[in-house]
Amino acid sequence: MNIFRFKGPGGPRLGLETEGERFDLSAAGGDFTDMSSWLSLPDPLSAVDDALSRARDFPIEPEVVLLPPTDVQEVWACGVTYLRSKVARMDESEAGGDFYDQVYDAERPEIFFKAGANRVVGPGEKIRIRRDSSWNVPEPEMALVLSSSGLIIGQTIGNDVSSRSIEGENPLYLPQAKVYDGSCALGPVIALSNSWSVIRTIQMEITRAGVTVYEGQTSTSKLRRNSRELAEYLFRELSFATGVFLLTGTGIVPPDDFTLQSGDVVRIEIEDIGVLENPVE
Ligand code: DO4
Ligand code: MG
Repeated sequence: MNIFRFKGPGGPRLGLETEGERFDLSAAGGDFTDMSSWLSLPDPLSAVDDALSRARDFPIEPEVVLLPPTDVQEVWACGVTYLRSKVARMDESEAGGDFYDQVYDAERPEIFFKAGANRVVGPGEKIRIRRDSSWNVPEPEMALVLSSSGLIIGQTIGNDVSSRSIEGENPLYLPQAKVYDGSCALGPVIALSNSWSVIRTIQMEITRAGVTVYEGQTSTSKLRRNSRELAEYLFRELSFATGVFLLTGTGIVPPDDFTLQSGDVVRIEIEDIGVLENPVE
């Protein structure tokens, strides 16, 4: 089963997708008015099971406009969780990048703030590259959806669009390399699952004027840390009253001579979740 946010006549609503059919979950009553009220429940997954039969009375058109899955939730991100990311970052770093090697092996993972909900774009919306950055990449990542009590509720697709030239110049510039308008895309749906070690294939294709200029793939089996460990560190000294989204890091890195250009289209597919496609502004 999948949960998504969609554009209803009176504003955003929650939808439920099962066996190829879509229903208006917000119409089913209970705590499904928005993502925040659902993720604040003590057991959001059981609540969906209970609401399923009621939601079936409210079918919706398959062509509804999907919105980003966040309404007020923050997005946090993990880094250097795949060997490929560690090696790429050590190569790009002007200072040699030993710290990437250390954090890959350390007990404490790298976790950084990525976006407030107001900066997240959804399926089909534009992602951006910074005007003051010469080297820009998409980072296709599985994103965990966590409830206010830190339970894993499911996964969605995330794009941690980043400036490699700014991060490479000095690691203290990381917030500028990572956090700017249009730097985070999420969607299209949340695939419900309470598994801490779900294995899924991630694929990315970048097209330019209709021609494929990059294709890559990885599997979440190559993650150096499991979802439980990442979520546990995030919640150590931070509370999230309305839930939170956590990107788990990238394992797909285009070659060093590749940079995103305005007009490119980034298509990320994760097995059992769907496709997140965004044009680059
Ligand atoms: O250390 C910088 C960020 C790493 C990152 O975003 C990733 O590995 O996905
Ligand atoms: Mg990343």
